[in-house]
Amino acid sequence: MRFSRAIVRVPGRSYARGLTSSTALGAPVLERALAQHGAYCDALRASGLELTELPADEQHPDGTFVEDTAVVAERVAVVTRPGAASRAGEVGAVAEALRRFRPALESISAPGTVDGGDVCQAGEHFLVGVSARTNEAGAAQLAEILVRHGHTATLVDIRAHRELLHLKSGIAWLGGRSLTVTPGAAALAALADYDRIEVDAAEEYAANCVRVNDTVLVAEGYPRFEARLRQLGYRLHVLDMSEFRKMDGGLSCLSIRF
Ligand code: CIR
Repeated sequence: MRFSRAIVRVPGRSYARGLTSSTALGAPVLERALAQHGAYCDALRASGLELTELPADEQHPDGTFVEDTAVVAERVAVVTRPGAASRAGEVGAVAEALRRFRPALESISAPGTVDGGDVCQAGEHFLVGVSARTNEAGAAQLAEILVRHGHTATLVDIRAHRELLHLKSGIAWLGGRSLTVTPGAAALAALADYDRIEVDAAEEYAANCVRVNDTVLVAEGYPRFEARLRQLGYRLHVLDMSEFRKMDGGLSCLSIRF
């Protein structure tokens, strides 16, 4: 799976007012978040991607987590209907930007909700998480759209896994049959057929990494995971994600890659 483009959106001044479950990490510092976002964009460019950079959206503090607003596959692009009410208005600007590249956009409709963070593409197959954000109706709609366009999809219920905001908080596809998994995600029956690279309990955040062409973007500060991927032969680009982690965001959330 080769990517040539990505859509990103820089965090705005309202960033610290976004949703988060984190209490221990403190409030994010915007200047640092901007620097980290800049380094993230540079990493995508270094992997060969051309970026569409949306302006900050002050009305939507979580707007920088663009991944949740669209699912883009080779033959179909779907605008989501985010599960958090405060994020509903994020989709418009992303849909407009996507339409330049994918004029025929599909969309999720009420009562369905889908956050892109729940959707893990593994080659032609999609794993679609049913979570506190993506409901069963939304997951079923998305699966129907993907199947209609020649993909396959499996629903993965993670509602019992309260530690996972989204499916991709706990897994990432690294190509072939390889998935990173947190200890909790490792137990999901839907993932049993994959070669699972299990992240240590102390390094769970690291599971949300992103394969971009020949490189895997990984979060800084997770030495055992990093050593394991290097040992498996992956080329890594390590990024400081501290200010996004404070808002429950990870590497995949910051871009829509296609
Ligand atoms: C939220 O709670 O919606 C944001 N603060 C974080 C979203 C992270 N997105 C993702 O994992 N795909």
